[in-house]
Amino acid sequence: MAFNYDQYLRLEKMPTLWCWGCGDGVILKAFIRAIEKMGVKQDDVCVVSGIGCSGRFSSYVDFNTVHTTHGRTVAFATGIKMMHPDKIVVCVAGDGDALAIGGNHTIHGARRNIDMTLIIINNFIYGLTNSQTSPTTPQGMWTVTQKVGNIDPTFDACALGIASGASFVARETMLDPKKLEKIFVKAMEHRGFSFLDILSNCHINLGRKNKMVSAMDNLNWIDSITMPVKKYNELPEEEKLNILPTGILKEDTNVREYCDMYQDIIDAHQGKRANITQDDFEKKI
Ligand SMILES: Cc1ncc(C[n+]2csc(CCOP(=O)(O)OP(=O)(O)O)c2C)c(N)n1
Repeated sequence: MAFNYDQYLRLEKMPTLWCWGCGDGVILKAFIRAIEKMGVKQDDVCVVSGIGCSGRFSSYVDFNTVHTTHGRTVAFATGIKMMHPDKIVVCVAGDGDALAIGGNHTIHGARRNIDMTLIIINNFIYGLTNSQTSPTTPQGMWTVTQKVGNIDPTFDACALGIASGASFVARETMLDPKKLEKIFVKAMEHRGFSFLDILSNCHINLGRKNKMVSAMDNLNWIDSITMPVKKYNELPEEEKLNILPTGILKEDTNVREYCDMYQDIIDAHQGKRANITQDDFEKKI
């Protein structure tokens, strides 16, 4: 029998505001299937999203949800997680939301290794506001703010996640919904900051303005710039330049999680343990 999504959707909000063929819907459905697979109660999940096409995500799903201000998903989610460490907290943010205006919050959420999953829906452009350059827009592409071609060097989102200290970092694309479902389960089950760079199409505000005439052309382009990490690692260095590896890029289960460390502070204040010192940590600086 076909999977029934209705239980997880706010049907009164349908149809979505997303353009026909937008990858956001594929990602949303994979996320719902991941939750179903994990067998968790809807009330035990909180989805926090910012502003943007991707920001609509939290309006459409029937969990605890917060549709917050542009770039502030990780900040709001941090407060929620610290008050409710037993809940599964998921942020959904666009590449602009998570890496431009919200870049600082993303970096520090990852650095703290607080237990949440950040799903960056990376469509390489500011979608909602009609095609401004984002930190992941490839150089040379047309954007409404750089009509003769983008000159800004492009962020590798996962490299940022790894460098910032996220303990789980992965990239997948909306081309493979089954893989998406699996990576969502892995990320949500990982205890710590899970950083997901999920590549998606915006054939309206990126594709058709960059010689990708149809949605299919935009999907083919995503396919052409990605490769499973195992195969990617075998490439000569010069060929890696324009390819983004997919799959799990970092998984470290030995880093302490922020809410657990915060419990140490509570315990110290309540006299249940001594104060925290550098000796509590393996790495001193
Ligand atoms: C503080 C603030 N600055 C700017 C905006 C305008 N704005 C709304 S969405 C958006 C960018 C959306 O791009 P992205 O985060 O990549 O999400 P997408 O729409 O592509 O999913 C901007 C600049 C805003 N709402 N708030």
